[in-house]
Amino acid sequence: MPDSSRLTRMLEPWRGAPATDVDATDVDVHRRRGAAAGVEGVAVSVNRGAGQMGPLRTLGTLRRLNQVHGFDCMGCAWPDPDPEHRSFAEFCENGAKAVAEEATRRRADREFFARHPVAELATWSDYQLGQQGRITEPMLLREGGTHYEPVSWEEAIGVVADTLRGLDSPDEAVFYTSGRASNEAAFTFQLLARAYGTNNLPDCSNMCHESTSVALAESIGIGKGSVTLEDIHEAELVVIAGQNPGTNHPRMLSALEKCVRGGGRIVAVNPLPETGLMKFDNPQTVRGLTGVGTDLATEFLPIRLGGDLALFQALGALLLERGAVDQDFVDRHTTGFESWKQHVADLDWDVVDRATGLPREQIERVADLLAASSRTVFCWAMGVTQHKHAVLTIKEITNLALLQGNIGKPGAGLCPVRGHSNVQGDRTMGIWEKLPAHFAEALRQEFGFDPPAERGHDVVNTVRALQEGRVRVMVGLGGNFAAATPDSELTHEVLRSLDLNVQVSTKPNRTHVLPGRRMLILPCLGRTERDVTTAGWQGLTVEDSMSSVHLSVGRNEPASEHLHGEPWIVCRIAEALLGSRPEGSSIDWATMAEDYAAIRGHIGNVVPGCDAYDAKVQRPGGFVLPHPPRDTRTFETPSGRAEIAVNPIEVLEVPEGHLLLQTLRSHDQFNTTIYGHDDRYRGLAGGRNVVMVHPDDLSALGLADGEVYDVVSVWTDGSERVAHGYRVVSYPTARGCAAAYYPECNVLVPLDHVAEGSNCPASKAVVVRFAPAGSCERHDSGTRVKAGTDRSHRSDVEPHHLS
Ligand SMILES: Nc1nc2c(c(=O)[nH]1)N[C@H]1C(S)=C(S)[C@@H](COP(=O)(O)OP(=O)(O)OC[C@H]3O[C@@H](n4cnc5c(=O)[nH]c(N)nc54)[C@H](O)[C@@H]3O)O[C@H]1N2
Ligand SMILES: Nc1nc2c(c(=O)[nH]1)N[C@H]1C(S)=C(S)[C@@H](COP(=O)(O)OP(=O)(O)OC[C@H]3O[C@@H](n4cnc5c(=O)[nH]c(N)nc54)[C@H](O)[C@@H]3O)O[C@H]1N2
Ligand code: SF4
Ligand SMILES: [Mo]
Repeated sequence: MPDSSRLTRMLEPWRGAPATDVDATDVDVHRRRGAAAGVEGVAVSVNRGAGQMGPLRTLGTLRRLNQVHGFDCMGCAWPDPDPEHRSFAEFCENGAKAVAEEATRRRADREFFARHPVAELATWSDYQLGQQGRITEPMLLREGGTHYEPVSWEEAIGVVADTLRGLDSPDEAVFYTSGRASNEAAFTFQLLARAYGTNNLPDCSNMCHESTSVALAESIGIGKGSVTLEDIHEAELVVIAGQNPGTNHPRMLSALEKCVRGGGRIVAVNPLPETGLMKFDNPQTVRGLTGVGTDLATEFLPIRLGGDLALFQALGALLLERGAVDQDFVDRHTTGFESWKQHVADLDWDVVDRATGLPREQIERVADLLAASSRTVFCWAMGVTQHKHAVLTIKEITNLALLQGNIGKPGAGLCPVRGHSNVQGDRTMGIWEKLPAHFAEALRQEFGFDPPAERGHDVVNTVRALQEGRVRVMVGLGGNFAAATPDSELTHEVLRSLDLNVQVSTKPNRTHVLPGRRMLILPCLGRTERDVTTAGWQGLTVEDSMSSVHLSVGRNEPASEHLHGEPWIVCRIAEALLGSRPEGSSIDWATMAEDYAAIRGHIGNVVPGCDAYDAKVQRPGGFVLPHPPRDTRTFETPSGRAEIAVNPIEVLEVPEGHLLLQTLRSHDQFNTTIYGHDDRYRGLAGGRNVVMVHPDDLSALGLADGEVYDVVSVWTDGSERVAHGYRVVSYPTARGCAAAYYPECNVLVPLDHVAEGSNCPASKAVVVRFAPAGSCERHDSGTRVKAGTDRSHRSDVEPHHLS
């Protein structure tokens, strides 16, 4: 337990003036933490809350977080326990930070925008921008203007409708969604896009779990995970690959603790020894508060980046060897087993060794654990999905689950852990650049118009279309397109070509300061806030990572009297743009704008599994959407069976003198919103310009711990991209691998470097080298793209196939 003076220091109100910035030389390296959460975590929650909201508002707001009649946490998509099992404080440190960021008392009001020209704001860091607080009224940057100016809602909506109406084709517009948007906002947003005439509905999911959605839809007939919270509690074994739950899904640790206390085991697969995988000091228990805590992973596999496909295939082969296959399940419910068996019979252990960097004995030990377990849950996140061969890797994880019949029984299943709090719900509501035939037909029946059939642009293709001048207007429902997307220099440049960029946002971000000809910010209410329309107090609904759908109602006084809820904004734009169009249709936008229950009525009629939607979400805890494999072991694939797939292993060979770099989250950010500069568990504080490198690689490459370098990514076409001024830190990551923070390092990720089959940027495996600081030419945006030169590494970075 920390001594009282340390605790007092930690609780000292956070008075940080928001707009200071830091560089690589400010980075401090501290002790890495041995356990996640504990007293320190509670202190940080209170401290950040009080710093942004003041003490009273902090207490009042956090009390309602994740409670039955309260609001849903806008942090991650981890589920809440059943209503009867919820505790008084049903949230984590990072949930408290997310709330503090939204419920902050700081304001980016019209005076703020009058003081700072957009050109100046463009030089600020993401941290500085986000810390200015909430935007209070619609702000327009007119053509040729230097500053944002306040405009009325009427004028703002008129600008959007007139501009969209003036396009040659609806496909010249894209409608981007970030995963925080509620089901009501998402449903009306896709309806707006499709009634207008386009399927250009890129979303953050395209950069996140898209590989999961593609792989699972093909393997088990539905692109979602198959477990409930109880399954985690009851599992004998939980395998966690490519995920850092202590930071990104902190309450998952409570579920893992329950599993371990009940005799379950955890296997963690990660190039970094993430604190939250090792030990948990649960702040809700005396054990946790006194630092006794619970040990989590029994086996920690420090895998090489991108090695998971080889690992899971090897584990499958070893299960076969051990006779640990549930043959009855395989015969009854799957197809493809014999081909897979033949494929793995030829497994080359040398390839497994090179791909994973793991000792064979350790893989054998994990195979023993798997063989002995009759109930295994497989969890994964970005460390698996953001790789070139992510779709195949997820299919291989699924193979492993199918081999032992670990789908559709208690304590077992597939658990892709989603990111944004409602990213899964947004897809359920139809946010997708591909419009499924059944969904199109349901829209036609319900609203009487013919939705467009052609596939729209996902995120990567949106950037391409912008580059080719095929997109003129972007409408963003939340998110931060400019910062979240790969290849920052290119993306930033092409965003400048837009006629109009419209962003529905809560706080200033990078996208707002990279305007096209005109830029419009439409500020909206957040989840903590009361949404009162002419029809009364409105609630919203969301779906968590385990397909549970429930109501969220905000109660705080809105940040400004000029704010509206996202559904209102979307419906008012649609009304102004479409009126009673498309011909013959019947979309009552005005009613939906004021009464979100009317939207839920339509959701009930259109979205599969959502019949009687409005009634079901009113129940305490809501309801769980159907999942055929979980519920009845039914697999809605073309064969009617779960597909055991044959996946050739790829080894990404890195040329001499280079490392594989992953871009990941610190403990002090939510995606592109930077909360602060304390990556506490990893012991890195004071700045974000750091690259973690294994000490042996430092020596091998002749790099000095603590020195500052330019990081240069090399791509197959010979182009290079540079992130300037990064301090290297000796860190226990897997050999040959490095790690640095997203979104700053998005400059290094080439737009074409994507997962095959899902088009998800492969943000976790970028080939880089280090150059002396300052030796690389600097462009305005801080990077350089040099195409067509330095082709020497070209053939080396091509993946090696083993079929
Ligand atoms: N506090 C907080 N919570 C968040 C977010 C946030 O930014 N802050 N973001 C939300 C969102 S949108 C998402 S998608 C999730 C993201 O949650 P995570 O997926 O946990 O996020 P990342 O930080 O990208 O971490 C990826 C992890 O995978 C590991 N990894 C990287 N490559 C590999 C690999 O090849 N193999 C294996 N086995 N492991 C690998 C990394 O070392 C790291 O531990 O979190 C959500 N929750
Ligand atoms: N290199 C690299 N790139 C990545 C990743 C990576 O790991 N590495 N991860 C990818 C992943 S997993 C994801 S999900 C994407 C995230 O991509 P996005 O979802 O686009 O980004 P966020 O940072 O979550 O969006 C933050 C913005 O949302 C707005 N906002 C916050 N709350 C609300 C609200 O209630 N309503 C509205 N309308 N707006 C709100 C604020 O203005 C804030 O600036 O990034 C991806 N990019
Ligand atoms: S685990 Fe995720 S959803 Fe739960 S309180 Fe923490 S950030 Fe919020
Ligand atoms: Mo995400």
